[in-house]
Amino acid sequence: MKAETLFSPELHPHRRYNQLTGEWILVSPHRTQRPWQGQRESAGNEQRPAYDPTCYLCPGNKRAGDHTNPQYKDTFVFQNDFSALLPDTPLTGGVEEGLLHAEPVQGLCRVICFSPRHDLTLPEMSVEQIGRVVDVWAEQIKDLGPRYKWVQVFENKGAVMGCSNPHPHGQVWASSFLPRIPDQENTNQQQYFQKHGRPLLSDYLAQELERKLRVIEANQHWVMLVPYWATWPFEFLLLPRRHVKRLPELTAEERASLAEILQRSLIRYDNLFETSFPYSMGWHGAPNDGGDYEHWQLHAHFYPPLLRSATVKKFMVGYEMLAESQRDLTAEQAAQRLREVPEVHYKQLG
Ligand code: H2U
Ligand code: ZN
Repeated sequence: MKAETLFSPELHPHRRYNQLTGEWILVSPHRTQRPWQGQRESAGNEQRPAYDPTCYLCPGNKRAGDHTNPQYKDTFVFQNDFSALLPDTPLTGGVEEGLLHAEPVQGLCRVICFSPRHDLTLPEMSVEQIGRVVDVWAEQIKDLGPRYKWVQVFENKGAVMGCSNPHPHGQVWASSFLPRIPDQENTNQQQYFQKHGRPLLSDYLAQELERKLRVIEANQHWVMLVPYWATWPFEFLLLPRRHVKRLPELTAEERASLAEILQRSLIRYDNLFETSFPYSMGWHGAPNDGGDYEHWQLHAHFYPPLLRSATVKKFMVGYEMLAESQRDLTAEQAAQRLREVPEVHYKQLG
């Protein structure tokens, strides 16, 4: 066979299989030179004040429903004044009318302020300050886990992601049901464990560490990588080296090194396009219904929308909405670019 007739994942269109969700993604590496004349987002590099009197998350300020924030010193958690889920929805009944099917659900939503400083973001905070955020994430899961099957801890960062306020904050949505994506991840991890007797993500990490092609940062307890099946251009998957099912199980040492790898990785994000890098991130730990979740490995996903600059984002439209996800830049190319950026935050370099 002639060499040029052989398939090359660096040159030719192919599909990659997402082991966690069981979905496929179309990869089109030959298309990376496509010209762009479409929408540009604003870079959002404006300097913010340390305290904003109009911000509903800053210490001492008023929020909806006549609430006043305390003069908090590190983190602050409060019940979302516009919660998407409510704790007292009646669970009896539902809708069963021919093809119309609905079930009532209960839940709870909270907001977590990461810092009293309006002008900071996670990568600009100290490792100790990020460590405090890690503790709060774990505390929230410990508190809500016994009452709710799924506790989704997440952060929506940047106006491009629909975040309404630049003050550093995240959210927690706890629900009586297992939502679609963790449900898919549960099924796939369970099937792998039944077949191989080992957690899927432990084996996946071992395979990634053999060649380190997609690894961005690694320390004693954690590895940050661009997953083989990444959908978003610069997507991250964060994995503990040890088999851990849920955030509250982490030791003090593991939390400290988690804060460290988060800081290093998020500085890389900011440095890639010299902008405060927008993303949605969130934790996926094992569900909390007393079931056996030996197959589940704790992990975090980071889904950033930017594609080629601070102002050009990847749109999940057309083919993505109607057929399946697609990307041009390969996961390996994305990983290489993220490894090449400076390790010091661009704002500190001046
Ligand atoms: P996002 O900007 O990441 O969506 O988060 C802001 C959250 O804060 C949002 O869910 C809540 C909104 O409901 N919020 C309050 O709880 N109280 C307020 O006074 C304003 C916004
Ligand atoms: Zn603020």
